[in-house]
Amino acid sequence: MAKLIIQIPCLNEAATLPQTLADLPRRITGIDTLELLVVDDGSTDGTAEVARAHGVDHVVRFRAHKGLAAAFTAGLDAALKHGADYIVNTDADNQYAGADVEKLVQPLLAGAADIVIGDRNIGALRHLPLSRRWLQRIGSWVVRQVSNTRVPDTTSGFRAYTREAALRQTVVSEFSYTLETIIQAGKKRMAIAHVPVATNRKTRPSRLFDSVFTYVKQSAATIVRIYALYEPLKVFMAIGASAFTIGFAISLRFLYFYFTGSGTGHLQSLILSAVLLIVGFQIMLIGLLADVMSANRKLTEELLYRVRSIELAGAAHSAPADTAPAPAAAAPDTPVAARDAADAGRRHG
Ligand SMILES: Nc1nc2c(ncn2[C@@H]2O[C@H](COP(=O)(O)OP(=O)(O)O)[C@@H](O)[C@H]2O)c(=O)[nH]1
Ligand SMILES: [Mg+2]
Repeated sequence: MAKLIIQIPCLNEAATLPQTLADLPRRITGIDTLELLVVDDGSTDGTAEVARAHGVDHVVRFRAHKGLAAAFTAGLDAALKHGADYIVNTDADNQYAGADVEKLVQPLLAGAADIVIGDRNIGALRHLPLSRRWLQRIGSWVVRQVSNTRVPDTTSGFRAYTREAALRQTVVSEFSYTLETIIQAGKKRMAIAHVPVATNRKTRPSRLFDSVFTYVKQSAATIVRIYALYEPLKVFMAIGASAFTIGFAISLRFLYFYFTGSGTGHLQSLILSAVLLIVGFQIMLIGLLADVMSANRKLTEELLYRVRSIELAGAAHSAPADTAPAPAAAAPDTPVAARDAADAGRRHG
């Protein structure tokens, strides 16, 4: 009995959600139960009500706006609680062709992948401005380099996870989950596949990409931060060694002048080299410290994974099978609160 839950993170999507839902398949070969889950990120346009009225099985509703990354993880959490074997994420603006959900889960069903990313073939998307197409390409290239994966379209929100892969995802950034999850999966050596997917006609302009400058800034910050999280020694050693090397070269120059008898008048370069040597050395030490801390984070992630597994196994025994959508959404919000607590713990840890 394989169960697939399709999750849709939403922020004020009452207008386009019905269209998106209508476009999604109701049956997929190899899947016995297919359910829909909407994460309403504190929408003010009645998105949650629209979702329920259109037969969405589960609605997770935040009372305040928390951002896409939080909505994505809350969706995964809720889908796991509802017993999903496979989870597909898609966007509420009907950007991705619903029929391709089937293509997306095929590698999972075949046991060939842990995560499948839908590839929109960005270069060919004529409705996107050229600047955005190029930025996405460059961004995807950078993410491929730092994650050691071959995902062509790293910002794609159309993706599928196995239960196991969803259990192992821990998102710490707030801007967007798309890049972080791929770097993380690559660093954890999960099997990431990609399939070409079709896109529908554009329903509304992108909300995540309103200004090129903020988009690039946020994406770059996410990539650097997540890479440093997984490869702290490499990052700090590179920075520290550069400073140290420059300082060393300058000190050699000073020593040359000193021993050839013209050491006076080179005090400035001596100070500069000393500062660079000290700073470089300190940065390398910070790298060692960060490396020790990252070992800790790995343990915390493993612990989180096991706790989640136990929690879910317990829930499967005690809770009655979930049927109707919760009326006041009090129940679906609880796991989110629990996750937030875990999140806060992780951030301080
Ligand atoms: N929960 C949540 N979802 C969001 C937020 N911003 C965008 N989304 C959702 O993310 C998906 C993609 O957003 P969109 O504006 O189409 O970005 P695009 O990927 O550039 O096309 C849609 O389903 C949106 O409803 C947010 O702040 N919170
Ligand atoms: Mg969109």
